[in-house]
Amino acid sequence: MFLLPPKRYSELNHIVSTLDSLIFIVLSLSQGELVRALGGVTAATSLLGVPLGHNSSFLQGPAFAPPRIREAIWCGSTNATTEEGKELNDPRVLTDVGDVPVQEIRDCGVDDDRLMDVISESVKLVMGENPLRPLVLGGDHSISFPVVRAVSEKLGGPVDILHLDAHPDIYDAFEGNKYSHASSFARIMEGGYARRLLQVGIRSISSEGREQGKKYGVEQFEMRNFSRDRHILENLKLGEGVKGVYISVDVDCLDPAFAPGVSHIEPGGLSFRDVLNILHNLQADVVAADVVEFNPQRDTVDGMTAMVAAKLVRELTAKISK
Ligand SMILES: [Mn+2]
Repeated sequence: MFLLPPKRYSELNHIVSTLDSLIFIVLSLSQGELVRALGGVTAATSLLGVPLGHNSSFLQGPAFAPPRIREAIWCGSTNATTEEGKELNDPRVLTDVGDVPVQEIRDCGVDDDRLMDVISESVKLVMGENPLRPLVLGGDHSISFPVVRAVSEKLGGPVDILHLDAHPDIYDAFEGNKYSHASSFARIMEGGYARRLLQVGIRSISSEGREQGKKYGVEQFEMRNFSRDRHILENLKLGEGVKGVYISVDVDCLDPAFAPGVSHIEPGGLSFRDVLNILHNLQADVVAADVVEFNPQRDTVDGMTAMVAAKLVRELTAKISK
């Protein structure tokens, strides 16, 4: 929070994008240099928090998620080794460049067009620090649009997207907001940033969601058919002929029995092991990912969903880093 006299806000408004970029240059440079100095890896995951909740149509609690997820990643109740044996406390596996200061930027009067640009630029700065690859901590699902846009622009072509969610998030606009968390995949597809978009876990979809899915050639795997589709989903091979694979995980893809701390509680979802089976067995060069829509304000008192989000981040890290 800036504590400045009002007229200083307009000055800040002009320089905030530059300032923000500078902050990230400094942070990502040091992390990238560290990983390069240690050497021996071709891809190292770097966390980037985007604490943005105002594009949600319902609750804004996901803005508070990134610090809760980090806390859970390093919680003493579990060790730093992923299921398949990657060591998270090795910076060649996992680094962290901090958060985009979303609220401070908005406090300066910056609108969403520019804010989305700042998020994209921040992602590109991380990607510019080879071998860092961004794993973005949301935030509501609106952040996936500027993140995927940046990944595609930086790599010079579309990616394939594996999108785990109860909802397709593909409305042309929702309640008049083209940046709504319910519209991010419409922006991604109309921008040409993805070749294939596979949506898995879908169980809350309107007729517009189906029509938009057809319009953009989206492969929608609905939960009601999961028993039939399981074999396909647990043996995916994606990204051949494009720049790589992006994974977007909305925590509400999980059944609320596994992850109650979400804004949109939708029964009939995936189990945590279903999600891990899909991720562990996926054959792909994963170039970036996000974990979104964890809402700490709806979590259990002992932070159960924070641990769930953190384990998603840990296992995605293992998938990206190599
Ligand atoms: Mn969702």
